[in-house]
Amino acid sequence: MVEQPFVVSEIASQPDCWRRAAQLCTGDLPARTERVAVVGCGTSWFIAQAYAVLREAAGHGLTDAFAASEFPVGREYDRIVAITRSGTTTEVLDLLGRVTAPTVAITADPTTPVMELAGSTVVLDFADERSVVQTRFATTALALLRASLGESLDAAITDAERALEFPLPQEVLAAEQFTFLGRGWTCGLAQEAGLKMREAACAWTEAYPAMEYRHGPISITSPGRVAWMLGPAPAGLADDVAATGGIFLEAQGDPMAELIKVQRLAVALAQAQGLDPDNPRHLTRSVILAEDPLAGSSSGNAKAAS
Ligand code: F1P
Repeated sequence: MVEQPFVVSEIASQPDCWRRAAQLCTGDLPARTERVAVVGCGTSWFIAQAYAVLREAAGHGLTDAFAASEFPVGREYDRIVAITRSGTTTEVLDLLGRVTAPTVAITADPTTPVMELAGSTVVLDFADERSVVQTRFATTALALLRASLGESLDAAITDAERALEFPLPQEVLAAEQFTFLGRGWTCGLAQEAGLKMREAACAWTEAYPAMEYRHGPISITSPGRVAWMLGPAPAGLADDVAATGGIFLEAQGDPMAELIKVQRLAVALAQAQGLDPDNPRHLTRSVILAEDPLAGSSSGNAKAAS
């Protein structure tokens, strides 16, 4: 029997992970009205972006998202939320060590330095992953955060189960380029979809807010290329893509479930090329820099697997 990469079972376990996340006690997460910054790197940054939009839209208060390396030190927040699966990412740890606001970290590994550096932690160890490529930790963290805003995840979980069975269209499996689009919180998901395809399948992907697509990125779309809306499409977008001859896809159901289809596509494309989707080239489980990341030197950034 051919062994499947870890990411296959990790993708498949997302409905169960979201169910567990929805039941967790989230007392350490931001309270209503707090001014909040959410930080992370890579996938975790894109999840931060999605949560920031959702929290503000739910009326819970100002919420900004930053790549941990670009946090505007000096700007005042009531709480900083750090998302890091590994608990070892240098830029995140460095930031937690420098800020004075109360901090809470969402992590998968309770044995890592983030446990000491963050004021409090939420541990999603059941969603940790053996694959370098993040799938279930990212969506489970977002499920937790959505639940903390009072959202029911029942429909999302049902949609996720469907997404796991969805037959990926042949024309999409054969496409040469993918542009992912979002609006509001799904802009972060579109970025994550693009990153997943780059990491696992070395695919040519781009990602934009949907209304920005007509402002240039549409020029890339053509027959055999995909424009994929992670949420409901703005009026006229499907027609505009059709006019290019490109393939248009629009989320059916919950956008987090739509992301599952992209995760599955990334694995399928990786395997079709003989790539190992668990171990993308040049990528480790976390980025651990040997030098002070703020020292200004871009050379000699030693990366190590944690
Ligand atoms: C963040 C991250 C991942 C990326 C790769 C390297 O890790 O940038 O998004 O896919 O695995 O690390 P973390 O801080 O969430 O552990």
